[in-house]
Amino acid sequence: MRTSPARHEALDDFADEVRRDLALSPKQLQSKYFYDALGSCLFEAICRLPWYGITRAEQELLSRHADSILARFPAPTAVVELGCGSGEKLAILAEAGAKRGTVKQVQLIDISPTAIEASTRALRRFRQLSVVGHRTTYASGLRLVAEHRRDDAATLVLFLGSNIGNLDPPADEEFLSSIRATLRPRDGLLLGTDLVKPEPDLLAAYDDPLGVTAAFNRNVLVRINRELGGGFDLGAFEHRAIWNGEARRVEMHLVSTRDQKVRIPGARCTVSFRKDESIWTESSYKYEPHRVLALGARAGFTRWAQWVDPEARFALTLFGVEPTGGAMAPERETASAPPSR
Ligand code: AVJ
Repeated sequence: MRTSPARHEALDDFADEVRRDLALSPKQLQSKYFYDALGSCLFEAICRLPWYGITRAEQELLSRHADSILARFPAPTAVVELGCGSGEKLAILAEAGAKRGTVKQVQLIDISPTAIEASTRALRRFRQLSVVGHRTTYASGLRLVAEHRRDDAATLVLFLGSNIGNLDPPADEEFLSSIRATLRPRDGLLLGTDLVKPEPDLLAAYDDPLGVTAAFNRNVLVRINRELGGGFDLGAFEHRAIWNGEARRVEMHLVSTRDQKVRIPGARCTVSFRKDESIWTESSYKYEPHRVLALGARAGFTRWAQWVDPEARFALTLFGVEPTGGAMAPERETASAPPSR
């Protein structure tokens, strides 16, 4: 298995980005840093919380529609998952792919080694499947996918779990465009997106009564303390989730409970906090089904199918690359207009 970039380079990036982002106003930390070994386990626990419906809703939609999804793709098909997590969802597709005999290769892209290990394990029972893991970011993962692609195989990219929700516009559209640019006619993209729902439901999903999400959020400070020698007092930062309706996103914050200074020697900085000042650690954008379709269209995809779980308010959208229309100019349509194709 590949493990790139090298560990010390990754640590340098972490230090540089912590220093840069804690100097911003408002202070921030990037959500990709949640996923060290403990953070990945806490995220897996979140997926099992009764208040966090994304994972269950998506797995159900996948089980129900795996066959019609895979029917769109010829043999052999290579499946690429961006942010593979535990690999459970991939296993649902691999199961259907094994029955059809079409899925031959899987590429896993995740910044968490824990996630790649778990996914590799979840796929072990599919003997005929070649599994390659790339421990890296989405952007460099996409480059590796382009390099590793077999000429005779179609590619199905999975971007599930509402992982796209961590990308602020216009980065969301730019990222879909970069996926589109690595694909060829008859390839596809399966996109999972959480939908706008009543505020109490959203807040319970991101501030659960068991405190697992709070632990997940605070763990980024634990990571800074361990990897960068930081001096964060965990008791002096509170977890907060807020729904920003105008921007259609849930934000997670770590709020300082007092005036304090925190030294982070590994990032060569000391950070001052006022009481009630927050570190903005994550945005999780929520969508409407038609906005997902419009987003995909603007990135150059053709809509093939969309399935919505009306109760959990979650959508799975299958986009395709059409042989001729694929490379057209971006469509100009308003966010609320129905897709034109
Ligand atoms: C993995 C980014 C989709 O935003 O819902 C879970 C991460 N954050 N609880 C999300 C998360 C708080 C999750 N994503």
